[in-house]
Amino acid sequence: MSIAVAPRHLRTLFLSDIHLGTRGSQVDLLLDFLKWHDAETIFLVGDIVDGWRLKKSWYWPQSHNDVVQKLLRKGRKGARLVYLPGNHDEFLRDYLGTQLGGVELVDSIVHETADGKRLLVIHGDQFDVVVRHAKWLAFLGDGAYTLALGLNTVLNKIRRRLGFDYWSLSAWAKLKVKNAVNFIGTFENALVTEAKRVGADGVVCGHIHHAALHDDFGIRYINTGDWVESCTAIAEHHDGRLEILRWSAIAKDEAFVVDPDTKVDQVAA
Ligand SMILES: [Mn+2]
Repeated sequence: MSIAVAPRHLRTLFLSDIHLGTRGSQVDLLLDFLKWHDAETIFLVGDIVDGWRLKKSWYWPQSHNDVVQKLLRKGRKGARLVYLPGNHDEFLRDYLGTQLGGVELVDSIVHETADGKRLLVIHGDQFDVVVRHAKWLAFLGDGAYTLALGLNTVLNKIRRRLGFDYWSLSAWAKLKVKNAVNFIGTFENALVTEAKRVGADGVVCGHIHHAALHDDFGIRYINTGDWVESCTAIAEHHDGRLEILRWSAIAKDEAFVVDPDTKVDQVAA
């Protein structure tokens, strides 16, 4: 006999790269995932809404609205919502430091886990210039690295003011870098370097649509993945343990034993 279970309750949930407003966004799976997961704090780690794509052609079905509503409802029910805009939703960067509908908007933040680890949370596009010129910067040293970081911010601002299209790191990587593993490694290294620079024990980011959780660069590197292809999120359990969650029909069956007579909404209420 199967037993109905309530949604998983997590200490923290990290989601990124949902790309609402695009046809590729896996909103149905995400809505299902959100139904089965609650958290004290939810970090939206950028590229949640694809402002660039929406500007070109408006695509906003009801299900995309439902995702926004579901997240806001979690906020009303007590979850802390923190939104760290990325390059695709950089229009929200005009509101950094403020609250929109109870959602905190910040460029980056340090999150402390239940077991006392300090994690830098940031989307990751802030390091595009660093990733592009990684070889030169390694050669030129610390000052150049800081300069490249500053340059990235300035270039982004200018590009936005002039209404240029977004510059895509992943498209560039596909074009320029023959070995995708190299590119991912360079990105991971840049983010870990920044985390070390601010004295954190690790970093949580998104941007490259590649979920990961490892200590290959000496401290913890965590990438939330995306909801376009892989449908992944990062969970922090109540003891501080971090885990990649992959959501699919199969993953759900493995995670929960559900009484078929019990409606999900009754369970979730
Ligand atoms: Mn991005």
